[in-house]
Amino acid sequence: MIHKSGFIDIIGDPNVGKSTLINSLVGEKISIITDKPQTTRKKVLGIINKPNYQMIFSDTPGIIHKPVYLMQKMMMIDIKKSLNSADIILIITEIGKYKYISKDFFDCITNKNIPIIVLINKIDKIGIKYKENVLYNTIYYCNKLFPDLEILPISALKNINKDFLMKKIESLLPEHPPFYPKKYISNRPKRFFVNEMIRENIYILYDKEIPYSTEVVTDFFKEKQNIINIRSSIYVEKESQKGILIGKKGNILNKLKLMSIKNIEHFYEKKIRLLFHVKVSKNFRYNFSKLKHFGY
Ligand SMILES: Nc1nc2c(ncn2[C@@H]2O[C@H](COP(=O)(O)OP(=O)(O)OP(=O)(O)O)[C@@H](O)[C@H]2O)c(=O)[nH]1
Ligand SMILES: [Mg+2]
Repeated sequence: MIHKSGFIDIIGDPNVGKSTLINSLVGEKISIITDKPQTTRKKVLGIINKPNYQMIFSDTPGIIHKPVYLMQKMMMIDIKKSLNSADIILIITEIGKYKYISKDFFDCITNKNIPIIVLINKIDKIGIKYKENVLYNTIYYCNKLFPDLEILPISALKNINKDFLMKKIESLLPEHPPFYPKKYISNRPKRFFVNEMIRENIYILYDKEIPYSTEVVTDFFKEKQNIINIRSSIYVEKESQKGILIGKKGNILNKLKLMSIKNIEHFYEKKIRLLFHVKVSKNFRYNFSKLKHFGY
């Protein structure tokens, strides 16, 4: 039997639905999703295993045209590195969007001789937010930008054209033995998903700069038969942000804890005991060694 395997990178602007797509394709909540841009900060793999193939998808941070702080620059370097080892690239944008990723990234991909598909996401919005002609206009726009590439409208949320896309990817996958053991669905350790689930709730609960100035590190994760004990540090950039994060009498932090426990319990199907430490890591987004420590 022929076995196929390869790396498929999902790239695109912030908030277009990259993480929603990887979760829909893999059928697991590999990546966190919020309605705020720049939710995903670190590349995460989502792996689909079938007897005759292994598809390794990468969800990447949204492309930032002009990175402001070091963390954003490091995120962009990471995407470029990832593209170097991709076998297939899915460029994703959304219906009604008439601007796209920087030329820099565009050049960086088209230099290579690998298959690229352009996906126009969120087409379930037709008839609700947009008229059908908006889709035609978006296709027209993408076609001008990427004249040689195949364009496929999808809805990651409603699984529109999912099977078609999967078949297409399967046909493009190179022949190769599996890169990962066939039981793996991701490359990240359990602590990573805890950090991400807490971060997702921070994006939901807090406004303005708080989500963007926060990092979560799980320092302790011990799994017993039916309970997992977890201790996570939440880092903010300034002393004043600590107060906002905690809230009056700790009420917001407590809400964050309850929401996170619920998500982690659902994810690991075990009871969770969770402890938070809120700490200040001064201007970590601008500091190389601090960012390295946070896994960038
Ligand atoms: N209507 C609709 N909404 C979608 C679809 N896909 C994603 N969304 C919504 O778009 C928002 C952003 O989705 P994400 O999957 O987090 O987008 P992303 O590209 O990973 O965002 P970053 O990680 O911030 O770059 C969320 O509110 C999703 O629910 C879709 O097919 N239809
Ligand atoms: Mg994302």
